[in-house]
Amino acid sequence: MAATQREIRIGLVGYGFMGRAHSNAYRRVNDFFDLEYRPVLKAVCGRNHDKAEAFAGQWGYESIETDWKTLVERRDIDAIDVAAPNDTHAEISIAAASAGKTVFCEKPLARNLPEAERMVEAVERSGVPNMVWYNYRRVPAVSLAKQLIDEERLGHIFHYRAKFLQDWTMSPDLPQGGQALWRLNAEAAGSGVTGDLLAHCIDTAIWLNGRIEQVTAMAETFIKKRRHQETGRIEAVRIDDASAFLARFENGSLGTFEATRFARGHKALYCFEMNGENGSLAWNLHDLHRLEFFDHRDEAKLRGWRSIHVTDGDHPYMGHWWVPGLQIGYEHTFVHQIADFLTNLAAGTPTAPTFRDALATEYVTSAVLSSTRSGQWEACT
Ligand code: SOE
Repeated sequence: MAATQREIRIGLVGYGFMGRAHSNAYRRVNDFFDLEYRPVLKAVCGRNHDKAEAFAGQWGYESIETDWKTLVERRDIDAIDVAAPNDTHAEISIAAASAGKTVFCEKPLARNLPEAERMVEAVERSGVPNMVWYNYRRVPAVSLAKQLIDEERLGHIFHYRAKFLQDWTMSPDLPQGGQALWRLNAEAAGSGVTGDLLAHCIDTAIWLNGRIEQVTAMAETFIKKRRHQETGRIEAVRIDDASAFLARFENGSLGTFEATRFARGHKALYCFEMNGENGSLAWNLHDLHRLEFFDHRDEAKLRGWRSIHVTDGDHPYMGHWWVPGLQIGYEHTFVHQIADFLTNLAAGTPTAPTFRDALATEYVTSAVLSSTRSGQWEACT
């Protein structure tokens, strides 16, 4: 335990699924990581007073706000965490940065490229620490994949393939809009699976395999009209239910990406695989503690895919948890991200993905959406 701990006082905006994931991370991080900084849960902000109060009681926030502008102005808050729907990300992050606060933003950074560019400009102009919650980088098995790639164990890379499959919007009776279903509403979400799911695949891909130069894409909205929860009217659906693209990476490798909410039977099957001249690796979220690795340089008669159970003390992050062999899960990825942030904050260094890092993903999602309209290859610039 660090001798005297410094506080970072958190103001969280949003009390949904991600508000819970982030709050859990703030509460647990100092129990498992020896850090100079300690998050203090100062205030949670949401439009509904009763819900904000219930959330504050559940997660241990000292106070509540119902107007994010008041939260951003509070002098007893150091960091604003934007865990509300995508249509709030730009306005709140820009105001928070202008007020000199550290800014954390849930993915995707923004609904569209112009918003994302303005957000990057705001945090860089203010010089405030900033970070986007692309949590899957910090699954220990995914971090191990990054180590193996950096050690050049795969050699020259030829292929990257990723998919993120779900099935929760298949019913035509499911409405769009409102608190739980804003992801189906283009005004709130920006796009459908492109911004929600492909963005995860793209963030990991760029991290592991470098810049994506160009893409050609297709998308479909299978259910064209849904009742809007707020207006009560049947309205056109303007988000993509499924989206897939081919990509060319700067390193010369080829990528294939697919995301859908119409893959019956799959709840959150995020998988990726990479193939290089000397080896391959593969990972999937339903078996998140395993990394599959094939090393062509192994002795021929023993050569084969090995399934690494990423639970040993010398695996990324695992030395902070239990004993070798015991697994951790989804919520720990957020704990790891804030632990890295607090470590880097003490050292005065940024934590990836910063807003600028996440802008690279926005260039790709934007090019994907453009290509679905143009039918052409689009540059990710
Ligand atoms: C959508 O169902 C969702 O919750 C995404 O919004 C998250 O980013 C992803 O991690 C899991 O699926």
